[in-house]
Amino acid sequence: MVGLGYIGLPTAALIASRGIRVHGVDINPSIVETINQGKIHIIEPDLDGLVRNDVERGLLKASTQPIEADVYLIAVPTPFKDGHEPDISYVESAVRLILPYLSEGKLVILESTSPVGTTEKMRQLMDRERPELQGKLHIAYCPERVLPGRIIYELENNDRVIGGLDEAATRKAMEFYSAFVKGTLHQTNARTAEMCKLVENASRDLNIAFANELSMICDKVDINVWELISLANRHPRVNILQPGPGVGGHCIAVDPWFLVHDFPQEAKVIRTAREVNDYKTEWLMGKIEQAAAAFQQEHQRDPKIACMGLAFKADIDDLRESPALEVTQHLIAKGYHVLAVEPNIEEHPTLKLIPYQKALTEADILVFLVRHKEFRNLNLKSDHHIIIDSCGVLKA
Ligand code: SAJ
Repeated sequence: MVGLGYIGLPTAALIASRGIRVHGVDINPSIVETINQGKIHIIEPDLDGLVRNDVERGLLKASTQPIEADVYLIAVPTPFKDGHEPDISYVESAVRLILPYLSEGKLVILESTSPVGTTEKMRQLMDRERPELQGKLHIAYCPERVLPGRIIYELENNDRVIGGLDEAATRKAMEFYSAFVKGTLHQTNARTAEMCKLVENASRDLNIAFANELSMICDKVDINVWELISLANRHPRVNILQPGPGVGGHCIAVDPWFLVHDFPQEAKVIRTAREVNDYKTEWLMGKIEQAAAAFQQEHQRDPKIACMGLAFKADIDDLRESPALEVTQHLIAKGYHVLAVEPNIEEHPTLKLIPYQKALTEADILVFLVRHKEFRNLNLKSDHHIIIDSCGVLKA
């Protein structure tokens, strides 16, 4: 398993728990050391016990270097560069890392979210560097589809889409996943599998954009958007998602750009959805600033603004691409008196975090940014605060 991050490590741990020996590879020596001690470097329910057990049983080992194996899985990041250009350099480096260990009949599977054609590019690289193996390797694409916070369950139970560069590769990969996946395995070709992953996340982004757009429209005409959506969703063929402070995380806010970059003429709705979701964050910042100005005018002093939640979604500690964090940092940069709250994190390198109970008593303006469980049943007296609920945690 090349790449021991949010996807690679849980996948390696699950496979090893089936009695299959897994050699995990990561370029970061401290990650390697942590795993070899039976510990983990990310927060994910049930992962710690699984890794500890696998390491104790000698089924999972980590290293900065690969070894000869029957199956090579690649789960490395695919971020974007300036101009939203997909960056597949980590995939290329992973392929270069395993190249010397490959031999006839071996199976190589890419799991990283990737632009269409990446698996073919991988084969071209292998053919160039190991021409004697041309046509003798099995190469396939099988995207990960798991939800952070439910990774172990979803790894085992979600359906998988498996696309080989040829039928033999698809068959081999199907056989491999059947050893640890209970969900249905669907076979296709590599391009369709690559596109499928991008489309899944773009579709969710689009649906969230619709909800976010509604929230801004409803705000103008004083309609409770949460009530509106729940009523509209009583229609048997309507299923609107929930608005929020914008879309965060390292998948949904990133992957649709791969399609926009590669299909700039065609991907119009996909681009607009991204723009709407990004705009929602800016719009919210404007709302908070308006509330602060109104407070200042009425009370002749600066308000204390509590930012309730920093993570990119509820009940996790992950701050990557988090709109909640972006809003908080924006307010601080603008000189507002901000009380930052994130119940899932003890310390932050630059932000002073305070307990949410303290924020509730001290703040003049409460901005709910994440639907964390701690905020769901609060008994707030609204005459004490100005409340901006961007994530529907208070709803009623
Ligand atoms: N969000 C909303 N409203 C909603 C749902 C989500 O504003 O109704 C926001 C969240 O607050 C968050 C962002 O969207 O900021 C993304 O959260 P998420 O829970 O929708 O998805 P991720 O990023 O945690 O995981 C997604 C999943 N993709 C889909 O559901 C199609 C997951 O299955 C993928 O494996 C993962 O991306 C990935 O790795 O690509």
